[in-house]
Amino acid sequence: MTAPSAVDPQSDPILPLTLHGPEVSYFTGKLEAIIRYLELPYRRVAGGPVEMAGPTGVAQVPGLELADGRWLTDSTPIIAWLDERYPDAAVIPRDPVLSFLSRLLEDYADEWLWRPAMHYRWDYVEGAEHMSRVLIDEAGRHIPLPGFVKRHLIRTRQRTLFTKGDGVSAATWDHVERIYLDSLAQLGAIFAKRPYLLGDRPSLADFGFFGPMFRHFAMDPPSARIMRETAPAVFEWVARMWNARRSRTGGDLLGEVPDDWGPILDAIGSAYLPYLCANAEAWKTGQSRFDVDIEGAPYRQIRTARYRVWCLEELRRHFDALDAPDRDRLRPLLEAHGCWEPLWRVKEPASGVDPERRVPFAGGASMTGVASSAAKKFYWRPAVSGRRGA
Ligand SMILES: N[C@@H](CCC(=O)N[C@@H](CS)C(=O)NCC(=O)O)C(=O)O
Repeated sequence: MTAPSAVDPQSDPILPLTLHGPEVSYFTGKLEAIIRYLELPYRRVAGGPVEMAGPTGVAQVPGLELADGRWLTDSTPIIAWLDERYPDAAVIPRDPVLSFLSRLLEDYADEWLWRPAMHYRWDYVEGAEHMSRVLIDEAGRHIPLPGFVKRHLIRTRQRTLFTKGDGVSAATWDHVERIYLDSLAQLGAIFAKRPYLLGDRPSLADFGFFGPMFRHFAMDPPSARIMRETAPAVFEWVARMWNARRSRTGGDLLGEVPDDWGPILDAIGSAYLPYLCANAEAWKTGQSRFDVDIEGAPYRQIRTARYRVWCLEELRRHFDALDAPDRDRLRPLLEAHGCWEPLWRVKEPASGVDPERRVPFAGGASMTGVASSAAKKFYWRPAVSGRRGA
């Protein structure tokens, strides 16, 4: 039997919600999907990262404004908070081992699929032309420059921060794309057997993968073509997720870790966690950039992200919070997929992010590693009004 909702959505003073973020944003799409699934009344308004720095403390989107005047930031702790507030939706699996592994998959999709998502969007002319127009139309109309200059500037900014400036080179290009292609194969194998990652309804791991798959891979021309042609079941799942509503998308979650999560866990063990370790070591030794070889691919001078040091700490915190029998169940699984050793490799990462555990109600750190103080140099503001077609 499911527990009753902690708060009745009919009379909840946080509703309706206002979701701030561009239509094409990875994490805004992720959060919007869960709000839709929970059937919470909301509206999305265009907003750029720099507008969020004031109310949330972090220059990132989405920002979530509650009807009682409070603001939240960071989709991961926001989802955990919503799950506590509306527990009968049980978005995070209640089995402790499945809950931990779902968080691990969410973290992987959030952080490790980011680079390929930015790559397909900004490193191909076709995608970059289209997306710079969409972004400038939505959030850059006020900038007093000709449209073609603004579009050029945003393409350069995105490549500088997120692709060429974050390790995408001729030497890593294929590896970066392989991450996407493998994800399509891994998800396709799952959706051949059931409609969502963990059963007959969406759960945390689905919302994690939905961020990159929906607003980037399924939408940007080069990656979308690959998805349509090689992984139609993933394409179909993207639409299924967008249309999922808890009142009509019934069904149960599996009680055991499915075998077909194995290849994703293997990738977490061989690529994502070693990257997190190298990032944490760089943070500890005060390097703003670092080199790391991942599965033989030489990533050079990639940005040290304090936020991702915190991601590693958060994974450890969730593991430590488990009861001993659950830790005993989980550890062999993590070992079998190469995830155990790198989870603990770095001694005391000490990110210093959120020591008082105030996130999502106060900003911790930005995932992109761009400080709020530098934001104004890089960021755009949303258009106040105006027609499309800057
Ligand atoms: N961990 C954050 C990440 C948010 C994030 O990085 N959002 C991107 C856009 S999808 C952003 O604001 N980037 C700022 C930039 O472009 O500099 C979350 O889950 O909400």
